[in-house]
Amino acid sequence: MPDLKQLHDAVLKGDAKTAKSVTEAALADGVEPMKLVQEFMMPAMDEVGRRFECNEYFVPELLLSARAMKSALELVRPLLAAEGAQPAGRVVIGTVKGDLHDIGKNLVASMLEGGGYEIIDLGVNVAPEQFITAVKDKNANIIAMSALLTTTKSSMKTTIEALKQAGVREQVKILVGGAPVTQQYADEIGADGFSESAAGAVAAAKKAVGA
Ligand code: B1M
Repeated sequence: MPDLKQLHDAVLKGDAKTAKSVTEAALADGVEPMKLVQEFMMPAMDEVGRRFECNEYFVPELLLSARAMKSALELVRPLLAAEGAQPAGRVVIGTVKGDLHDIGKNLVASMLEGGGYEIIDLGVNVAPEQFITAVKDKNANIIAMSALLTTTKSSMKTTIEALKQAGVREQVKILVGGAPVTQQYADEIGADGFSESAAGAVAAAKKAVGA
């Protein structure tokens, strides 16, 4: 069994090679994929964020850590998805306009996939019109929006307004989440569900569609 602290440290230092190899070894030893994410990778990213706030880390370090986390998550994601059951709906997911953070969004997508939902991932910096087009073209019944910046969470409100204007608001349930998003904000903008974690997104989706 590898020392899992090495995974934490590799993400913190932006060492993608070690992050990947420790994850590979841990999974081969039967460690729960979600344990690796919640107990080692996410605390490391929180520490990266703390260092960034204190001017100990700058954008290049953020990018390196994000790359290390992504390389480990690539191994974990298919396993999270494989835990799923029957298709339960079709979800259009994206990080809202102006926002380039996608690690949390990707985790939410994996958990929903694992929960049996078909995922249409629009990526990052997704404009309201892109959500509208995807809902129409793919006949989705859920939209999941992620925002990591206090300055971009208002794009969620703009997107909901645009969906109303386009006449497709009632066709979908809307879920929102991401660090600056709260239940109160979700209620304020008229979203149908909120979750503060990737795991919670599955329960929020089920609740929103009444499953
Ligand atoms: Co950025 N960044 N960043 N960043 N970054 C934060 C978010 C920040 C909090 C750092 C800090 O100051 N402490 C801060 C935001 C401050 C604020 O607005 N309140 C910040 C800033 C300021 C910036 C820039 C402006 C920096 C700059 O350029 N000066 C810039 C903005 C770029 C842009 O988006 N336009 C920027 C850039 C970047 C990078 C590109 C370098 C990189 C992202 C790389 C990538 O994603 N591919 C990056 C990173 C890595 C971070 C931190 C360090 C880590 C984010 C992360 O991946 N966390 C972050 C600090 C932090 O979060 N501690 C920070 C791990 C991830 C698993 O958690 O995304 O929260 P999270 O997702 C969780 C939940 O939130 C939830 O589930 C996930 C798993 O449980 N969730 C949902 C997320 N989406 C959901 C959707 C749902 C439900 C749940 O829908 C139903």
